[in-house]
Amino acid sequence: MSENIAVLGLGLMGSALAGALLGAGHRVTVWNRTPAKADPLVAEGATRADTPAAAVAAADLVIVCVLDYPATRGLLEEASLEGKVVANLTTGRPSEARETASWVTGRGAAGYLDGGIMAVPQMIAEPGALILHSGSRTAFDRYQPVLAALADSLFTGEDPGLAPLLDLAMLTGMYGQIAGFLEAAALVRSAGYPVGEFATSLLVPWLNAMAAQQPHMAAQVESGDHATEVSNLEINRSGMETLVRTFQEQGVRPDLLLPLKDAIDRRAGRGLGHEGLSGLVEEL
Ligand code: FVH
Repeated sequence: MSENIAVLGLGLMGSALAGALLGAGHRVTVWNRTPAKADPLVAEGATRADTPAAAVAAADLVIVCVLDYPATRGLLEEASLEGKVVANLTTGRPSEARETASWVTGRGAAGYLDGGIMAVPQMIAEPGALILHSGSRTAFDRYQPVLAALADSLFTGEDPGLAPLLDLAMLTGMYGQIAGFLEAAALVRSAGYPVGEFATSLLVPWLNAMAAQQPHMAAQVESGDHATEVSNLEINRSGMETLVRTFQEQGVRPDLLLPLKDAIDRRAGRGLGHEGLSGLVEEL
């Protein structure tokens, strides 16, 4: 079914979203603060609106994807939201999502969905892209076929703050992995070993094997039982000492590892060195 959809914000991500909706056969009205960014989409069949309010007026579903939530609010300020469903795919804090949901529905919107996009623009409408949604279940069910044209869509719950929280948790995992990679790459480079070879042959298979342990660790976090038969915090404390001294001897700063070392030292220093690494969650 072809729907009337507005896309507000045509940066890299907003343009990819609008393009995918056009590709799926929807009637798409677009607006962007810098009007020229709408030109390629208009050439593909989108309708250009002169103001955000005009774009909203032309649509039943309003998708917003801009820099941040203050910009989102600024765009919707002058628009009549009566009967519209707003899907805000801008990255932000859970509290901002909850405030925006109340503000939008308080102005007569039929529903509010927040979304966390787990993809880069080039992945939109391609396998592997995922968007986490939370907020109005009714709105999600109504527009699920539209959202499915963008990415796999997962409804996470009625609390609008949940999708952004899970989005930020996913990014946290990603940044942790990147931090580990960068420290490892700096250490490997200090020895003159090819970093590409190290990453492909050694690190990636190792990280995949380690990632397979995470569901078990998650069960420990949920149960609060941090007993281990794998490696306890005392052993990890000693391992961290070795790591940090090696970094120093190689002339590499271990800065990204040090917060983890601190947490291990703190927990073991409290007499909990028999626990596994999952016990560190209690320190956070
Ligand atoms: N790009 C990505 O890979 C990530 C993937 C995960 C989700 N993010 C989030 O998507 C939001 C938009 O990101 P983006 O990549 O499209 O970013 P830009 O290309 O820099 O475009 C930014 C758009 O926001 C508009 N904008 C900024 N400030 C305002 C404002 N005060 N009022 C109205 N619009 C504003 C900007 O307009 P212009 O500069 O073209 O005039 C762009 O349309 C973001 O939350 C990511 O975290 C993307």
